[in-house]
Amino acid sequence: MGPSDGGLSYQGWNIDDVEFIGIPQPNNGDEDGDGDIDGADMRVFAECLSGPGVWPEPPDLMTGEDCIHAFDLDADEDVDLEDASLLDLVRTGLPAPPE
Ligand SMILES: [Ca+2]
Ligand SMILES: [Ca+2]
Ligand SMILES: [Ca+2]
Repeated sequence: MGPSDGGLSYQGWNIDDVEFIGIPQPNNGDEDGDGDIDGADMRVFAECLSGPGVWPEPPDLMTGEDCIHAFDLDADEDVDLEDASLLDLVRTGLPAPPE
């Protein structure tokens, strides 16, 4: 508890020093944010797919950052087959089938 920034004093708590901290949503493969991972998201994923350690360069209006934000599920700054299998896990809720 401390003095109010407005120079007024009240008994009790001053709530003028509150900070809001944004926590980014984890990358979850739902590129269009409609709450599912369906064909629309998978089409974008295919455009973002780059390869291990390769920054995505999608051809359309998206940027590599957009791809990373939506599809880098293992957070190693690429969109590769590891992310694809994690996406499959998220999408189906079941382990990916053996290859
Ligand atoms: Ca979606
Ligand atoms: Ca990777
Ligand atoms: Ca990745």
